[in-house]
Amino acid sequence: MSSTLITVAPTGAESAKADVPALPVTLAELVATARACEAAGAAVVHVHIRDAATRPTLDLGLLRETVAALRETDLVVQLSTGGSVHDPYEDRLKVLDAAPDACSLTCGTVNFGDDVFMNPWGFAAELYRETQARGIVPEFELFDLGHVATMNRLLDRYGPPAGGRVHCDLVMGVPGGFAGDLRTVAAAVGQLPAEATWSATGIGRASLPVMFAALAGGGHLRVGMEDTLTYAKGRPVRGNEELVARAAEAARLAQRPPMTTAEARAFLGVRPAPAPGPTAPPAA
Ligand code: KMH
Ligand code: ZN
Repeated sequence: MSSTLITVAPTGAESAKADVPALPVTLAELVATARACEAAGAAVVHVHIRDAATRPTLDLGLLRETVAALRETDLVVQLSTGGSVHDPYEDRLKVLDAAPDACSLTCGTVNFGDDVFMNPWGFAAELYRETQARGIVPEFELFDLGHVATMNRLLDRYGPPAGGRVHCDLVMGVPGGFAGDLRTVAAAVGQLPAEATWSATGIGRASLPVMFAALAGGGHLRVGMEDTLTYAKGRPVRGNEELVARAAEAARLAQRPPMTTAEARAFLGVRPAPAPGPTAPPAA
């Protein structure tokens, strides 16, 4: 059996620091979390950032600083191009200017609780072509079955992704998207192209059923406080690293131990990480 790619999504755009004190929102908190999660078994970090007032932001200068700071770790740095439901398409496209290793690329619009997460075809296609042009490895975020069709349309029309691997993340349990259960994981995986690899993440109480379904089905794992704030009934998550440690333990029990960061880079086809150095100056 193969090893398990573990991605940590430590922050997200939906939770407020005031409600969730353990949420990493400053650069120092994010880097400390990333280090702890790497030690616990994560190989990829899916990054959303916050401004000085802890609000979600896609500020390019801050994103560049974040990518540079995360080079202290060997984690694959995957920036979110989803942002928050309020972010304009132009800002979401500009995320690639921060030169991450990888980025998320959501393959369709979805109801997102009381909001709508907008990802029309034209935006997804432009984002995909930009990832190809820049050699940034996309992770296809799939929130619903129709998103598989859009991913296939991108691949048919524009060819393979940077890195060469079609790697998807099934986001299960968003109110408006896939349900977060075994039956739905199996249905979604059954629709993926034969060459695709996949991870899955369960939102909230879907976290554990989806994690075990993914391990049983040969998938990879994403965990983190973007998706889950409760470790067990009545027990808030104390830090992202405990979610990663639990995922790593489950992966070891399944005889599919966590991938190292070097293995993850090879698996995803990510370029070698640049040596840590000073933050690049913002483009004029
Ligand atoms: N925050 C959600 C609206 C992504 O990072 O690409 C979108 C999201 C997906 O989290
Ligand atoms: Zn995200």
